[in-house]
Amino acid sequence: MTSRECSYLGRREVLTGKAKFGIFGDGKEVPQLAWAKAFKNGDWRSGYYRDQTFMMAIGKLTIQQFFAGLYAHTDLKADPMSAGRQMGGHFSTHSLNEDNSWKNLVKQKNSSPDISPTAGQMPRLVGLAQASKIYRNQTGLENFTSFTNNGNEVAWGTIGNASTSEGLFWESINAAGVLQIPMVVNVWDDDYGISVHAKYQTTKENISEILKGFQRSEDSNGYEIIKVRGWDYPNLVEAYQKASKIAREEHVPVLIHVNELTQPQGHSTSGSHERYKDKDRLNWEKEYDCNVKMREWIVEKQPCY
Ligand SMILES: Cc1ncc(C[n+]2csc(CCOP(=O)(O)OP(=O)(O)O)c2C)c(N)n1
Ligand SMILES: [Mg+2]
Repeated sequence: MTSRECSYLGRREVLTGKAKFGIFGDGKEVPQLAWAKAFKNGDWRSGYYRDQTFMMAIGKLTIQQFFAGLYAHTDLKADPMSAGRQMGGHFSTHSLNEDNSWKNLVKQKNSSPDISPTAGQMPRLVGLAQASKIYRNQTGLENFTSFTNNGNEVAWGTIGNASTSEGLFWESINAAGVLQIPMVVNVWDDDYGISVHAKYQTTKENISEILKGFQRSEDSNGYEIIKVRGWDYPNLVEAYQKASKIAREEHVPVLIHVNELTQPQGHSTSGSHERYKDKDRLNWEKEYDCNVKMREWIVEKQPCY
């Protein structure tokens, strides 16, 4: 709810002229809470601009820092992500101390810095996951104890449904399947890429369906592919725990297709989704808003909360 309020307030700040542009994580909050529960110290994220809830949940983004990024505050103490050099919503953690010595990366939660070209996070995600495999299997690296604990670290990626149409996505998915590395890719699927519906850009409008050939089987390795609805908190928690275990212990890549997500305020502050969604879609998004469904679940199914 805190993250959602930041998104609402962020849009107002831009539209009243106090910040230049905003792109927020509204509509993707609930899966990110489930993901944060599975993300351990030493793990890495390589993601994109929808992940503010996750960054808040792992304790790496405060409300004040979120707005400092939006206002492009040029002091690193105010905006630790990039001191206003990057767009707001581009998240990162620090690997170095102020004296340029390395931090102990296995004792903190890590995120590589986001970049604006969509799908650009994917090749880097492969490299981060491959590092764990090398650390586990190659002799002579035993002293790198502030970087790894025997290759137990998972590299977690996020990408939007529309960006899965890009070549970098497919190349990275294939490479991780060949390499058999601890990479978990989350596809945040809200059916749109800005204003363009999935029917115009994804075969069968369904990325996990068309990736089925990558699924591992008894006689061949590959991926574990999981599909889960973005408002279904109990199943999301289960999906992330399962993905974490498979990737961490077996070094098998996992794809989690999180669908039925929404854009409560449209894509960014540069547009109005009322112009590209019909009434039925707008109503469905209100009903299936993940925060609304989460509240229903808490009230109805978990009265002791
Ligand atoms: C390589 C590249 N092409 C185009 C863009 C412009 N752009 C920014 S976001 C976006 C749509 C992304 O949609 P999706 O991947 O579904 O993510 P969502 O915003 O819906 O979460 C586009 C086309 C970009 N940033 N980078
Ligand atoms: Mg999308």
